[in-house]
Amino acid sequence: MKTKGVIFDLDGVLCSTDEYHYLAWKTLAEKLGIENFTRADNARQRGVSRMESLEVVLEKSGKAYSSEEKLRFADYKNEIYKEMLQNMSPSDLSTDVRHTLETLSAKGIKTAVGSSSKNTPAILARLGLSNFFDAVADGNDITRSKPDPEVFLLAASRLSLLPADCIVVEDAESGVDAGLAGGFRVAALGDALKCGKATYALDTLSDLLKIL
Ligand code: B16
Ligand code: MG
Repeated sequence: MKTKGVIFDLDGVLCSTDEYHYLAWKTLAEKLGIENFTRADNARQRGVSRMESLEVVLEKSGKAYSSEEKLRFADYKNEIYKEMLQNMSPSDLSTDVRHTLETLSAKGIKTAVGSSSKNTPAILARLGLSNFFDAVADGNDITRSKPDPEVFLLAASRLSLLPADCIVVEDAESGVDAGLAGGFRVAALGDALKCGKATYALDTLSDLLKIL
């Protein structure tokens, strides 16, 4: 099947902001007296929205919080996270990611970002990628986060391509589910390999170039 477009998840695929998300949630958890927030909990936050990610933290609190308190907690986490983003620069784009993006572009394959993050525009700017992609769909555009396919379907439509013509690249089980539900082929990296559901398994992003 000919691939005309590739839709990349952002956090955990194009850059390592997934680690910043983990550290910022861990800081909030400790502030709330939750000492046993783990990386396994964090894996369930990958790809899901900020407020849904907060619920994963609060599962371990044993306390009931109001909607106002929850919004404050999510804001607190996001402020810590945005502070961490200040340290990012184009040098945070790995050689492997840069090579993959440039090769796809040279082959005339369209590229897009499909991310649940509302911080997507700021992160792409930090990486020097604001004008690189043919389309961006992110947490600011959607009402249902992964595993719902909304963000990937929007990215494909902004590329003027059908899902069957595109590969989605994901590091999260929720994102693999979203891609498959939308009718895309899905290439999995990192944590997403564990679920065993993806169409393709990648060791590194540039392995994608072998399956086009
Ligand atoms: P924000 P992705 C997702 O990005 C992250 O994986 C997930 O952990 C996060 O909760 C979500 O973005 C929302 O992020 O708080 O920045 O709006 O993996 O879909 O690129
Ligand atoms: Mg991700």
